[in-house]
Amino acid sequence: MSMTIGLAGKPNAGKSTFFKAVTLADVEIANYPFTTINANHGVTYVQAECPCKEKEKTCGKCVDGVRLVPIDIIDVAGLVPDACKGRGLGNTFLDELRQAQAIIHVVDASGGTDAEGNPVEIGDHDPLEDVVFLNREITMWLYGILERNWVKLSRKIQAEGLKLEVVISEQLAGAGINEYHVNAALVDTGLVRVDHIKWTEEDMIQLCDTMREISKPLLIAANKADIAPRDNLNKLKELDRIVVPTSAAAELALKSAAKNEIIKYKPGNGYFEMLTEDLTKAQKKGLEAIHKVVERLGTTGVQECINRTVFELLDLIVVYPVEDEGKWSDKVGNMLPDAYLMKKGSNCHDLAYQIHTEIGDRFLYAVDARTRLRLGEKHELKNGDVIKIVSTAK
Ligand SMILES: Nc1nc2c(ncn2[C@@H]2O[C@H](COP(=O)(O)OP(=O)(O)OP(=O)(O)O)[C@@H](O)[C@H]2O)c(=O)[nH]1
Ligand SMILES: [Mg+2]
Repeated sequence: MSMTIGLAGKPNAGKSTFFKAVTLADVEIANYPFTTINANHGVTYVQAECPCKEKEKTCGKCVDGVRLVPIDIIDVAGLVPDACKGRGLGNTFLDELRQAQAIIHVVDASGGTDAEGNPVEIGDHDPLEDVVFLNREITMWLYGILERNWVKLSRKIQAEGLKLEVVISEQLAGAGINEYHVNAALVDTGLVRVDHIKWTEEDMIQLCDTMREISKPLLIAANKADIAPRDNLNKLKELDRIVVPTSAAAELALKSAAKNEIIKYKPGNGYFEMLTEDLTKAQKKGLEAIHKVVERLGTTGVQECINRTVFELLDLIVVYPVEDEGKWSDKVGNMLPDAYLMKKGSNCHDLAYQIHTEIGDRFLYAVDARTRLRLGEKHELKNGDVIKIVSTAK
């Protein structure tokens, strides 16, 4: 399963800084709105516990028992109010987001930028407004697509006896919405019990809002936490979703220093180790400041955002397919060669299909490499499972 996280938010919130920190791609960062115009695509890593800890031999792919599993991430242009009607860079942003299964909303928690991303005094802007506005923009973008052909579509549903969820999901397929999302939203909103001919504009916006929640779960990175008033962070934390205070700038500085072998730093850790005393005054001062920030926040929060998006928001698990259930390796002795992200609830047969369609088609049974027990196709996988799939010969 290929997984994509989208970084979204108003201009100047720190999306590109976050992106650069987690991918180390060389992208433009600046203190003014619309620095990013074309979306940046990159690869980042979610951290999973590596099963090799249980063996005498280490796999050679993890760092101190932490396995890095690649996922895609996109950094899109900043979104301003009424983007869904074409303001700012408008719909290009939203069109990029459709590939994302989840969104990290990078909020400027410092309140130091206005709704359009222009610098203001720290604390002048209320970041809660940004949270409401981003959700609203995405909802209205969906509504815009649905409403465009609605009169024609709703007639067609009636005349041809088509299924409502099929027609709506076809219309919104480009936005990453499927029949399951539509159905769940119809039930949640109660609109399943109202004749679609009688739906009001409000009903449809409500439906789109619910489809957004279901199809694009969102985590909030309360960014610029290093300079944010405590009140702002507390207010954001009270929201009914996952909110992680972050300092993308601190994470980027730590990653860069680690790359230049000035420090040893493992993303997600609340500490780093100096590797050299040979520093310029500015470097020393910079690292001291970051040390204080990390000490206060616990960690920079950036890696936590990625991990929690994958494991909490999207409810994924990591499964390790192997061919040799004794050595936990592929045929040539490569230990734990792959780590797959799968939806919680996936079974052995799903894993076989993820490895290869043919292996799925010729599935016989699976073996739990830990217990050596045989598992049937319907057996549900657990996070961290090491599994061998046995299939019939071609
Ligand atoms: N203090 C502080 N500043 C930050 C942090 N993250 C980003 N910034 C600064 O915020 C400004 C904007 O950062 P960008 O990463 O370019 O923001 P963006 O959201 O990509 O902006 P657009 O591309 O214009 O939409 C830059 O001056 C960054 O250095 C942070 O965690 N703390
Ligand atoms: Mg940017």
